[in-house]
Amino acid sequence: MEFYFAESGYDDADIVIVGMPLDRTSSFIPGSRFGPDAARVGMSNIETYSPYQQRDVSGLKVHDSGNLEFTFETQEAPFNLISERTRETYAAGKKQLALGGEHTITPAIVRELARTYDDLCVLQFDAHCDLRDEYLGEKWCHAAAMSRVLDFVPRQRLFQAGIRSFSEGRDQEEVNVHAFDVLEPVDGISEIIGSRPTYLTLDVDVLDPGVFPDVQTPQPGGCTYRELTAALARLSGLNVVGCDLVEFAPRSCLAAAGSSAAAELVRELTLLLG
Ligand SMILES: [Mn+2]
Repeated sequence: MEFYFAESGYDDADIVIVGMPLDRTSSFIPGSRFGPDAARVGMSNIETYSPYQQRDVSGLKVHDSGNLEFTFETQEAPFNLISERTRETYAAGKKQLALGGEHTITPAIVRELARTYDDLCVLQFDAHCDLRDEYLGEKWCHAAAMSRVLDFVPRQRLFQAGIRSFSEGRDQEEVNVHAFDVLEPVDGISEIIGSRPTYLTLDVDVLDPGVFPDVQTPQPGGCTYRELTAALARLSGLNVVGCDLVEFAPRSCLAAAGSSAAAELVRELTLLLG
């Protein structure tokens, strides 16, 4: 099964969707390894036209290249595979939309893109700031994902919105951290980023668990689906060079409501790359 709007062959495509079902360090509800395929299931329930961005995704050349198959002979092995695939995609002149899997896939992608784009900015929608230096003894852990991003991108180029779970009080004092809201801060963030290349990482737990319960670490107090899609639509002027959607953890392969929402969000992210 693949996203039905992803009809292009690899060579013709401008945008490549890659499932990265890494699901190893989850500290609460596991299951994000099923995220990419559950989003594909949900695709059959959604339209190609986005009423939020008022564009049709079927006008873009998109290829779905299936899921990466991870091996774990070393701790670095899955992250090296992610970086290698990202390098190949961008060397071929294409943009990547990665589907997690846990949030730990993001730094492995950013590590590669930071080599390609000098001035890369990272925009994160998330309930969690993910700025622990390590968690449960691991540095490459979902709760430390943005700390690892900061190994490759300076702090002033990481923008966080929707955050309501802080590992340290001082994280809230950073100018680029926007608590709770995603829609209100997005215009200001876009203005600061300007025309710089931007990587967008969407952790679906930014949504309120009442809206989207199928996540690894639900946090109450989140945004609505309308607020998130409106915020994404307002990013259409940004130079978005890559995206991911992470932490979707359907508890069964028949999580039909979450699958449909995830599939729509894949459409919204694809449009931002087009
Ligand atoms: Mn999160």
